[in-house]
Amino acid sequence: MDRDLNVIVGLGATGLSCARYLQGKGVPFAVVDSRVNPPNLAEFKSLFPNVMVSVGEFDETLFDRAKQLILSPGIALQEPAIAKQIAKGVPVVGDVELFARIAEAPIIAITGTNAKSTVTTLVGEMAAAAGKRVQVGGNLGIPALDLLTTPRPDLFVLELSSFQLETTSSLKPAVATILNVTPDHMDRYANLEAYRLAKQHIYSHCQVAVCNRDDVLTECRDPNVSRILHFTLNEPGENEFGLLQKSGKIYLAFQDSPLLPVNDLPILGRHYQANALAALAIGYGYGLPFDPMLGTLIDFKGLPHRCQLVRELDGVLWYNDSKGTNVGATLAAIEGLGSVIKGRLILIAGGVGKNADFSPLVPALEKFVKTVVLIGEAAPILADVIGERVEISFAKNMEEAILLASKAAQVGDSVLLSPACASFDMFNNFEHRGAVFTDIVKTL
Ligand code: UMA
Repeated sequence: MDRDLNVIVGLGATGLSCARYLQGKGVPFAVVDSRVNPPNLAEFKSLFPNVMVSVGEFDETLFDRAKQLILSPGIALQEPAIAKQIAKGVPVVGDVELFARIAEAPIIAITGTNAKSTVTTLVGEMAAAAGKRVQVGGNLGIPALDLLTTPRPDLFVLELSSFQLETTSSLKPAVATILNVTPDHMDRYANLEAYRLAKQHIYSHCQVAVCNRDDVLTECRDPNVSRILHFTLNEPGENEFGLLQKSGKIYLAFQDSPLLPVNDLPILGRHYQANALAALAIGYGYGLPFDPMLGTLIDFKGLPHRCQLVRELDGVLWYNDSKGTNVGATLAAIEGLGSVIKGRLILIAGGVGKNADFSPLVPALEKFVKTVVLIGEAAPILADVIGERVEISFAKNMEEAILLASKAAQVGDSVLLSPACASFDMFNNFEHRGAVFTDIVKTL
């Protein structure tokens, strides 16, 4: 049989963007999705009435007509039907690869287990404040191919996931960064090293690498990259952004020059300071001036569901970190907030555990957390791991969890929803979980 088709695998946001792109170029294509009712099926059929689409399982006869597979990030290269085509020599690419082949403006590429959406948004806002016409997207939400607008922008800022990086080889970022690497998606990777290697792709062919001095797994090991900048929560050295103490104040700093007192940042926590330093390093690596970058940091409101302050009530601060869907994210939130508040934290955690090892949370819980209120499927697993070391209570739903938390909190304490788990056992997604929390907290 002739291999005459581009086959798009997956009909989510990515698949739809690929279809629009191929249609625009007049390239024939077909679409497959293993889900019986993929999210964009109705929209797809009305937009592309004449395009072949097969759902429910991967259609191998269609795969055998593929001259190229365009794989969505939600599907693993190891998926048997995909692996079979790879073994037959069929090229497999992702949407970011198609984008990288034709994008005409410089690209800043950002990955990491956590904080990549915040840093991507910050860098986009910094570039806009510096007068650049900038398009921001990727894993953040707007698929990369949908950012290809006319007239072309001055700059693209892309958040990239390890999944997207696995199917990308033509990216030549002006600046590339891995913000941090902690275990996540261990259902897709054999081990942490495999996950780190997927992320390392981002540094291939980059002009400037920005690495986290406090996380050795982010280090750029590509000998062809000659310019490397670092950020750190410690004192910065040469070519480093970090924290500097001067006249009793702590500053964000570049080398030995203080830039901005951390007290001027609108968002509390060490983890946000790390995000601010990373964004500064990336912007500096690209050549943005300091003034608009620092102005952006002062004005930044944060992203919803990421350590977002919901309200203060009777001397207690309530934070929504529903985006804390893995251990690393929750650890960053506990350590970040715990180290700057006067009192202690009351943590609401639990949900779908994704087979995660929760034990790295325990030292931070002991140090900063007064009570953990557990919800969802993973509650007994978390309780086992925590043992007697921190006080625990169980709640059947968010309402009960909030009531228990408000009883435990005293003036100076903060309540933090940061579940370390996915939300699907009790909610539609992490946004829904965060919205339910926020709504109830506002009525207290
Ligand atoms: N799926 C199937 N069969 C298929 C196709 C998909 O079962 O044939 C499942 C996948 O296993 C997955 C879900 O459907 O659970 C969605 O996968 P998808 O590839 O269709 O996803 P898209 O809608 O295209 O969204 C993707 C990113 N999603 C994933 O990587 C899972 C979005 O990131 C991203 O915003 C979007 O492309 C635009 O670039 C989301 C995400 O969760 C926010 N990312 C992960 C993360 O941040 O940790 C990587």
